[in-house]
Amino acid sequence: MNVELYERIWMWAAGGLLLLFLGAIFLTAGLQAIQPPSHIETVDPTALATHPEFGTPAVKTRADGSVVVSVVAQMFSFSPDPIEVPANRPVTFRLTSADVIHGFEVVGTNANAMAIPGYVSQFTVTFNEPGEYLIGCNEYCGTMHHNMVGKLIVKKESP
Ligand SMILES: [Cu+2]
Repeated sequence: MNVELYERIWMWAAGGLLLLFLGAIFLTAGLQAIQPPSHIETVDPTALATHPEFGTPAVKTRADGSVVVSVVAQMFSFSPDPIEVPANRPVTFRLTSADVIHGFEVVGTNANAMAIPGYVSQFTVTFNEPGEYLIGCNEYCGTMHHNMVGKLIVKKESP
């Protein structure tokens, strides 16, 4: 079988790109442990009410001064609401959902994650600007999705 030279070049180039991209995925997954941010810690979405952490979602301060916020998203609100955190301190959000997939976006910041039933999504962010922020659900979750908002209050710390 005779394959034209140009065709052969394109075939090898396409094959090479495939190997390059696949190689990059396996390399970063293996060496740098890069993986999807959730799907690691699981939680029973039907038993959230009695869960030690998500049964009473709240803002907690650790001994080292960092802050952990446990959030349960549920049609069509976030709990706790409002969420009050200090400025200039790392805040770790731990999100889960009691029903369907919700979004959790602190508008105007890069804090943005999905709340997925059965899983805990976790990220850490430091807010430098005190003030009130809007939290919006950015995954369509039902008829009242457009009303699913919360409030984040970043408080200036007294010295
Ligand atoms: Cu929604």
